[in-house]
Amino acid sequence: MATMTVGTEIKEVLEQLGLKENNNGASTGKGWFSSNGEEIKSFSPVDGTLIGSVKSATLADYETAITKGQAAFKEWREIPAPKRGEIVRQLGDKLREYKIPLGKLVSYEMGKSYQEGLGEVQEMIDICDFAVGLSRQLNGSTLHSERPVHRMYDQYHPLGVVGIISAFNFPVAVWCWNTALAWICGDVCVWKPSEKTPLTAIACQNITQEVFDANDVPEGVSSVLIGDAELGKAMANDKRVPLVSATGSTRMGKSVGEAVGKRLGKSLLELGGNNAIIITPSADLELVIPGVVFGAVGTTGQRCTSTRRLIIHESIYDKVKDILVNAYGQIKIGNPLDESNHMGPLIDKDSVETYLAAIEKVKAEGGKVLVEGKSLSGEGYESGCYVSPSIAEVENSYSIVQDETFAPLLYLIKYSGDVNNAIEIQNDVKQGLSSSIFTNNIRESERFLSAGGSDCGIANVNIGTSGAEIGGAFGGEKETGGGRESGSDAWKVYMRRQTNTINYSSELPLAQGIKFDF
Ligand code: UN1
Repeated sequence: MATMTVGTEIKEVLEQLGLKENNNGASTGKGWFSSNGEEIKSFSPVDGTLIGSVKSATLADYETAITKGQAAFKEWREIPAPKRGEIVRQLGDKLREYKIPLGKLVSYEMGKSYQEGLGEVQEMIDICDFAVGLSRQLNGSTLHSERPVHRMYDQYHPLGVVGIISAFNFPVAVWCWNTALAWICGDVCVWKPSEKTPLTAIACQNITQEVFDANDVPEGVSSVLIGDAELGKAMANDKRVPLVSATGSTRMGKSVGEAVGKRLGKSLLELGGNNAIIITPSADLELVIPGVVFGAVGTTGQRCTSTRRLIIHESIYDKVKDILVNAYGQIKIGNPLDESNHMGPLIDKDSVETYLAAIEKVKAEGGKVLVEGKSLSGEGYESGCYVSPSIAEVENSYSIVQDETFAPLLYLIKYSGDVNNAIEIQNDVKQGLSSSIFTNNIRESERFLSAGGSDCGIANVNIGTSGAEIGGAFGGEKETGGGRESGSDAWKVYMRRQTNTINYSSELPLAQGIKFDF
């Protein structure tokens, strides 16, 4: 694949996605609201180019989106779920058509590799397919009543306006995990994407709008508001938003969860991870090494599922360390649209600073940096967002190790004795998103998956911590927030449950045999 040449190919990509080059945000498109707010500029971390700018949404725009959403909900909820599913099916098809330009824009605006950009769009397509099938399976249970000639069942109804707050690192897929499910469930969605990736968000809205227009879907079923944290706060505090689904830092999630909790709303939180891979004596190192390298440097360490910690048995510690240090020497860093590179830039210069500061903290706490990450400059690195990855030997208890650093900083931790010691280290952090064990010993893998094993929402055997499929429920425990998105029965959070008891007798018996003569 050739490197994307800015000025030619990117112009075409923007045009195909309904975005004009630069200042494309001067006007407001259908479904995205931005009137007089400040201009948000989107610079590519790939080469520093100003890709475009968007006027941010104001609180007045927020009001418009919510009001339109509430009105649209009244119509949308009346449409049979399989019919809504048919519209989501068409969205999946439309995403197939736009896979290449959208994948490129994701890569160019966010900085992840082109393959991962395409992968993200594929995740959107997959969740649309999943949601289509689900639209005929939003089932409750039929239950037996204790009263004669009575029937009981439970059913699910839509909630209303779902607020979605998403992060820069998965600028399109996480939105689609939420919307595809919310829409088939009968909800309407108001989205506040990351200010760092506004153009991919508008592209998603434009693609959706094409499908919605063709199906006469009322305005307000899908809205996007580009802007700062004020919009997220408004959602969190707004009783008209029964569910807020938020992906991002634990700090952000705590404030959203607190505000939503105060009004007894529902929140779905998918927050920080501190994901570890346990490498046992029987681990197949042929699998371990690519698994670790992809997990740690893929997406430049900016997935919530990125591998942060390796917990390695002492008997193979030096061997694994040497192979990894050597492997890190081979990593090619550069333009993520050039497929020969393994690692692209970080999202912005602030992230570079945070990363370099974390390396210093590792040293200050007594860690030994084996491969020291640096900020890269010179040809191809003009954006100032490129770094090289790091490996450090640490203790799990260091405060820097306890925190999530959203960058390619991999910690090596030694364990001795049996797998329980490794599991104890793995669980000894605040977060609980993803975890893996590499072992060929069934006792170890089963122990890892047992109640006394990994305390994370995701626990894998012989695969890495990142790259989950959409079919499983996605999310984690502890400070990761407890929410579950995408597959399995995650759809239930987008609906309200109702228990129905129907009496078709000519008597009025009371439950629990209570007598009440009247
Ligand atoms: C995220 O980083 O917020 O499992 C989501 C994965 C991807 C999703 C990551 N499917 O790595």
